[in-house]
Amino acid sequence: MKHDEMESLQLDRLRNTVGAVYEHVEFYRKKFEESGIVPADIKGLNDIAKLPFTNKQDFRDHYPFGLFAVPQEEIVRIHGSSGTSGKPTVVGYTLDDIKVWTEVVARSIVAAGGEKSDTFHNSYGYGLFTGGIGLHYGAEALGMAVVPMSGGNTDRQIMMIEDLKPRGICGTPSYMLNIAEKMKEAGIDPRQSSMEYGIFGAESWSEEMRIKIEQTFNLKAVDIYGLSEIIGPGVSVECHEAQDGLHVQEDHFYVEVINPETLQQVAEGEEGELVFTSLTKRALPVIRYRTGDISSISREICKCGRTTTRMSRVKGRIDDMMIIRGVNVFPSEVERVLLKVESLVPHYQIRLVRTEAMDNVELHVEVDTNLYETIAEDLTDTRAIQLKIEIQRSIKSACLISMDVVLNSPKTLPRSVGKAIRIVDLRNKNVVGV
Ligand code: DLL
Repeated sequence: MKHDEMESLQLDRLRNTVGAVYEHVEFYRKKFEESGIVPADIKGLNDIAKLPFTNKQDFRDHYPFGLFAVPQEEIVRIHGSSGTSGKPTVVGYTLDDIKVWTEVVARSIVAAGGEKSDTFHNSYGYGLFTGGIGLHYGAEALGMAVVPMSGGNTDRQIMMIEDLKPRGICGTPSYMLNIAEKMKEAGIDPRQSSMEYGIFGAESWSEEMRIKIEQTFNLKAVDIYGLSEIIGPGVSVECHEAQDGLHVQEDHFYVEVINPETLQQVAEGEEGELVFTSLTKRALPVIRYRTGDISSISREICKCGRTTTRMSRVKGRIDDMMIIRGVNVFPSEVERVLLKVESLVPHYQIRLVRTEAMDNVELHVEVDTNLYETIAEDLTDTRAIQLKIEIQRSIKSACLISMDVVLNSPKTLPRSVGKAIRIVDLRNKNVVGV
């Protein structure tokens, strides 16, 4: 669709959405009134900037159903955020919402190179998390044979991959690396597997991680993005043709990028916080939701021919940004350095610790078995020390901060089965004797 046609569709839909929340959701009506706004003030797409923002706390404050815009009998599905502590964020869908979600996921799978005749292995968790069931519906609507594996039970996943020979797979990138490792342990060469493309997301991952996964499995890896508050997976996706930014499904989600401090929109191409407004959702329309995710957008037409706005790969969440002695660092930037170092496996963890009232960052990495055997399992060997110094230097030059690199022996760092935990904050814990 041409840009101007898309914009006129978006404006129609935005006005409908704004009207619906004003009429049916007390929370929005109050917020609009506080800002002195009525739905009729939305005359052009730019007027979106007049509307107040929504954030995760608003969902928590109105837990579980306070932001719903339709009566309970119209709700056909509930999902939740993947947070592990406290109450989840609860989201709901009408049948129409499920249709929209199914469609955006189906489009995403096609953009990734999927076809109706494929067998499709789904390693995203099934349950409250939107990944498993979200991808499932989209794949099924395309007519694929979906294998609903969910996350975990890796040996069994590998057996099914070997036996059913899927052409496509989806899951978190960190879990894919876990599968690769287990395959190798079982004497299976991941490069010989049947998989030709993979749809990975739900956590931030670097371009280096993409290269690693593509080389390890000999497949094409595309990035899929989404969040439960907006719909789930399928808000945006890369195309396999260009793998150059994620196409936002703008007929359903309006995207903005703002400066998280001034809350003003930033210029095209400039980095900031992604903000989405749903344009067609009925159960839970969301106005200007602050995602906490850092990215930028481009309206240039993609090589693949799709005309939609593209967002850059998400660099990380604002909450995951470490500010160390005044320098901002995202785990994905650390990852980019680590994945280029030989003799390391692609699993790592950043631990924030406090020593004598000073905050320090420990970067835990794991050496591969080759090196480990060469140094006779002695991590104080000069070759190991050399490696540690090399990593420390690369981090310093790429991220401008110093981290205490800690080498770990093979198979000791935690492996992910869903979203990887990259940062562990131990600063306020009494870690006596650890
Ligand atoms: O993670 C939905 C999803 C499922 C997306 C499967 C892709 C694939 P939530 O659990 O609500 O929903 O978490 C949303 O995950 O705000 C981002 O911080 C992060 N995230 C999701 N996709 C990506 C991605 C699902 N491709 C939160 N790159 C979002 C970076 C991502 N971060």
